[in-house]
Amino acid sequence: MSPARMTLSSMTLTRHIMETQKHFPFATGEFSDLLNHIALAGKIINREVNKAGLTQFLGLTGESNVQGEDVQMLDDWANNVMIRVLSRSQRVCIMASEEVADVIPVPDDLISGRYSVCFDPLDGSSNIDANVSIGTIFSVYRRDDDDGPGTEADVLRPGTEQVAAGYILYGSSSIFVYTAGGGVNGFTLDPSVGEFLLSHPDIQMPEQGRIYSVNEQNYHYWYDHTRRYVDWVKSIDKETKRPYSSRYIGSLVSDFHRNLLYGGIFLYPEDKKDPKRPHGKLRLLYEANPLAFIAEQAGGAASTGTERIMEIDPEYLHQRVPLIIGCAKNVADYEEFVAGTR
Ligand code: AHM
Ligand code: MG
Repeated sequence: MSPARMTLSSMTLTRHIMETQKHFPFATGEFSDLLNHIALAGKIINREVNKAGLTQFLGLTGESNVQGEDVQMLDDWANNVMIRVLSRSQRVCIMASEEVADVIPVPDDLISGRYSVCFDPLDGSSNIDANVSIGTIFSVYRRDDDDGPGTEADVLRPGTEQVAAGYILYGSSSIFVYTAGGGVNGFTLDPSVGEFLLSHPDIQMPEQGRIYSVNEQNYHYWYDHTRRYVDWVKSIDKETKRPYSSRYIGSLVSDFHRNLLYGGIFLYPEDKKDPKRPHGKLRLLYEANPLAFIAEQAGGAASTGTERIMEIDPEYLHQRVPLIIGCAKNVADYEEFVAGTR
């Protein structure tokens, strides 16, 4: 029986990862073990996110991260959990985090592995204090050889080389969504047994959705093609007699997850707001690539407007890219506005 057909209670994430791995040519058990470590970090972060209001864990640390953004206490803590768990997994040679300026090596006294992992430990963290859903996003690459310590080159790779990607969304219930290149599956955390259980097998995005998610406060800073596209989705459609619905949480992982399940498009395009960040806000390695891999595996697409996200050759760790992601037809529509054919 295919893993996707099993009932909710009998298929744990751990077992699903093991079953799925059987189909990989390079299966050694190390890859499953790595994903299980990521799930463990997710459970630890979930526990703390759930009681953040009780433990005085809310608020800012008073410091800014490499992106110049305020660091939330929980952000910082989640970052350390990811580093600690992955460093001790014996499966990782190098890490890169949205919260850390340089790559993060595995300490010399710990055993290193053949995978490199990029992560955003707590995406959407500016919403923490308001109990809005936030999440951990991750992207996994595999080295061809396992000689020597990992280097920056092991993470500066195009998204097409990812071997797995996913996120853990800490919400009204917490869910682990991942792909290892054979479709997308979602596992809801059952807190009573502490296991992620298969709840969303083989997630497929519809060809086209009717939700658009974008921060419209940026309208005046957008390029003309983005304005025209957003004006268009807000106009009355001849067939449905309705405009698209607008939904914007301001937490990428939550906005993406909703659109993954219901269909739609998320946009954080380039704009003229801040000359220091002409390519929008979101980061290629920690946000765009992993979600692009999931979107494509679910039948959707991810683009800058002119280029497939996963084909971008990263130049530096904290590179930002315009991100247009969602159902294939919606993303193609936007690209036509950029190309000027509409
Ligand atoms: P973060 O990784 O520091 O949390 O920043 C990324 C977040 C995304 O989750 C979200 O889509 C975006 O920033 C919202 O930005 P804005 O407030 O400009 O709409
Ligand atoms: Mg983020």
